[in-house]
Amino acid sequence: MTALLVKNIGILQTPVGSFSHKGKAQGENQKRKDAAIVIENGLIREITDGGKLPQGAENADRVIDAGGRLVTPGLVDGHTHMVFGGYRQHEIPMKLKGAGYLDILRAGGGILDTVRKTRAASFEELYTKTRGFLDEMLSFGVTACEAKSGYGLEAETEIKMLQVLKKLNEEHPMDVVSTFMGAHAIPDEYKEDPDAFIDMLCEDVMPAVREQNLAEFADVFTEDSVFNCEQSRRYLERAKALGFGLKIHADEIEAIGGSVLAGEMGAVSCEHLISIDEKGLEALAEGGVTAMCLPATSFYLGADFAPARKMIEMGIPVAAASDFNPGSCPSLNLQFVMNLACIKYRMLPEEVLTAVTINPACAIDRGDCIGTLEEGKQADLVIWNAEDMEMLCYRFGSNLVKQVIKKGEYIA
Ligand code: IZC
Ligand code: ZN
Repeated sequence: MTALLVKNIGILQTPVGSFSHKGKAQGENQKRKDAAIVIENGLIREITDGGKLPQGAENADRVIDAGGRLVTPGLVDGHTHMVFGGYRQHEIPMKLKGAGYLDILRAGGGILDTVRKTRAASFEELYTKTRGFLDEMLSFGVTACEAKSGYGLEAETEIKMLQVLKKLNEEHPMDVVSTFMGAHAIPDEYKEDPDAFIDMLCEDVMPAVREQNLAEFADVFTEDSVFNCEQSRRYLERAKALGFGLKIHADEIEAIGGSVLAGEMGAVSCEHLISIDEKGLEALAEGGVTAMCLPATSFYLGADFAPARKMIEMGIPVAAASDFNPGSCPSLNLQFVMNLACIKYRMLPEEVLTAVTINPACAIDRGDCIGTLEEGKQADLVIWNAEDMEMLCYRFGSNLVKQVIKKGEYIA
């Protein structure tokens, strides 16, 4: 048994509990001064504060001196599309000339461009590229993430993407939780008959993904010009019957009823929500659905920002994630997401920490083992080049990570 002692922590700041935090509780963090943590077998054995050291600390095999810095739980990125072929930097001039996100998709570009490149990429190419992204995420303080398929839109490539994620979850220090997102766009082959595409996903691809245990969640892009509510409901009902947890991309551009559907169907989270209306907000609150807000996407699209402040006031648990993808958010920097959550959503630093730790952890069904620093939980933590959370929400554009510790192992 080897023990690691992290001592001389200026402030240890963490939400408490294994459930998602909403309303006033979103802003409740525990702050322990002059703290220390003993980690054993990858788990937190004991936390102390007030300059006191945990029992047996003197026998620790390794000691890290945090130098009076801030320590938080490892960040959790609850929404990414990180497996993809190619990039879409060529869209930049189109956008600057006025083409919108959906204009590019309707013209056969956007997601469909990435689909062509992902279908053409080998397993090894995708594996190596995604591994690089995971390394970069860890360096920014992210220790667990969600990742979606959805650039195959047919069985072979969807499964290839999910197998890449499965292998990376096994081989990389990052915890990776997979979501099947076959209903991400209508492929050219089904342009004239999107209902038949949904049938094919429900009858062929989804059961195969389930059988091979390649994803825990299913997600759909419910949006004007993509999937309507009726198609989304049919897809999600099949997913629910097969045992997937549900997620819905809703109200990113237009509120066509996706967030209402998320509430009705008991989705674990609902994504984007830039254009959510009153009915949608009520449905999320009643259904206990986590709002997975993606402020870096709003930034990159030059769009409005989701009404996160109102969501908190209405008792909806709010999470903030990167949405890392080659189209609408080519950044995986969750620290920038935290800055935006503070400045654009007007969330307080404590609320922001909850939004990037325990709330997304619960939205990927890992609330019992990650997302807070408590005895018995996995020892995923970040030592920051900052003295408090305010500093983390205030400095932007730099990487403020000093050290990342994942399952008790010193990583970066
Ligand atoms: O590749 O454009 N919004 N899906 C829904 C995306 C963004 C990813 C992409
Ligand atoms: Zn997304």
